[in-house]
Amino acid sequence: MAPRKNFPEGFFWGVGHSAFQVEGSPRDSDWREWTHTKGKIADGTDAEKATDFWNRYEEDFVLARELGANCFRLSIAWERIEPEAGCYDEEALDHYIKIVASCRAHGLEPVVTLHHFALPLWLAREGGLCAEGFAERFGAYAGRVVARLMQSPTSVRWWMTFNEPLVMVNMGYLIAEWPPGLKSPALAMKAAKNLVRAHFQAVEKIRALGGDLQVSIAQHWRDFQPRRFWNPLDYAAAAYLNHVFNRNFVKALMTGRNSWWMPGARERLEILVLPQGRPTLDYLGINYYGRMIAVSTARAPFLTVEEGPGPKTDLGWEICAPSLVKVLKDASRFGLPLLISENGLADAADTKRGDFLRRHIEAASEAIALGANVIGYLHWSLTDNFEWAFGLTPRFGLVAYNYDTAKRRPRDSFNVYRQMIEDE
Ligand code: IFM
Repeated sequence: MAPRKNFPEGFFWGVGHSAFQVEGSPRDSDWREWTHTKGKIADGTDAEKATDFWNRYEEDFVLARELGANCFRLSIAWERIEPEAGCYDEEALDHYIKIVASCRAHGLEPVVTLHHFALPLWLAREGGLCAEGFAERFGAYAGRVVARLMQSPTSVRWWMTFNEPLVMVNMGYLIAEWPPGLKSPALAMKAAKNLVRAHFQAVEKIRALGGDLQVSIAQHWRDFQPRRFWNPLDYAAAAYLNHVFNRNFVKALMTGRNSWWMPGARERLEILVLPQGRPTLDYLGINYYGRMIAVSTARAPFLTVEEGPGPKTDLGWEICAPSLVKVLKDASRFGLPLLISENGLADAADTKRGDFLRRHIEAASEAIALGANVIGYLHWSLTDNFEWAFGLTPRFGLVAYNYDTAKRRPRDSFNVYRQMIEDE
């Protein structure tokens, strides 16, 4: 391993979370409806209370500051801002202004995601990601929010349009474990294409506002490796997944070439005009959770993925820090600054998180030594939160959250991360 200390001046050390997972008191969204549909959430819980971040944000910013963090990633709940089509809730916007101002007041640079999985229910009813006009609606919402949050004293500079767009497509339109719960390659490809269009609409609106704003997405990026090194079909499966899951979305945002293909479905190439003649990403957020082993199969869809053989998190996901070096090197080929916008694990006993942090931060350092322009590391997550179809059971927090007493308690790994930040 390369020695640490490669981290440049001004490196972002931080944590992240998303609105639906922590805020509590959710408004009507596809995810709220999903959590209240019997059998959809593994442990039968919901996000009605979550960690009550909506009211207790200050407590979390104090904790993040104690950690030594200088950056905090959070998201805006679209369903709060636009509870009905075209009707904006100014009070909700004002509340986010307060949250972001408090974040800044605690010395934390806010990184704000405009959409992190949940959709307003009215939009889900119109067809969600596949709705006619989805892109324009998202563009209008994004322009509105960014215009407001640019105002002093909030002045958010770092934005993300979408979190993990292809995870949403995969889970919602192929695996059917998330809303809208479909298994349709044709709709999956349509949704992916629409998400690219929506990002373009948003960037156009955001760039028209002027100012030195930095816009990106948070891309879930896996290291796909062939299972049988002697099998060319496993190689092809890994290469295809690397193309379609990791690179194609980012490539479309960089070039405007928006085309999607998977066995059984195709969305024709369209060429989108780059707003202000520039690629639509100013930096790239990388959410890294591990590698996946790709295996070719004889029957459609002709490939499958499985976990590698290494140690596992509470959710059975393999822990694999060396692949982070590879992912960062690979993502560097787009020539953008890279922000590790998520990296973490479910570990209720907190026996693995400290070592996980050390190894992944060392991997980031090694990637920097090899030339990757990494500008920050944001651990997922500060507190335990609602983990989508798994519910409240998985514990991703550096800080344990007691859902009965609403108490936050830093775990030992909180101190490991704090020490690592202090040592840099
Ligand atoms: O909790 C999620 C987050 O919302 C998106 N990225 C992965 C995390 C862990 O599964």
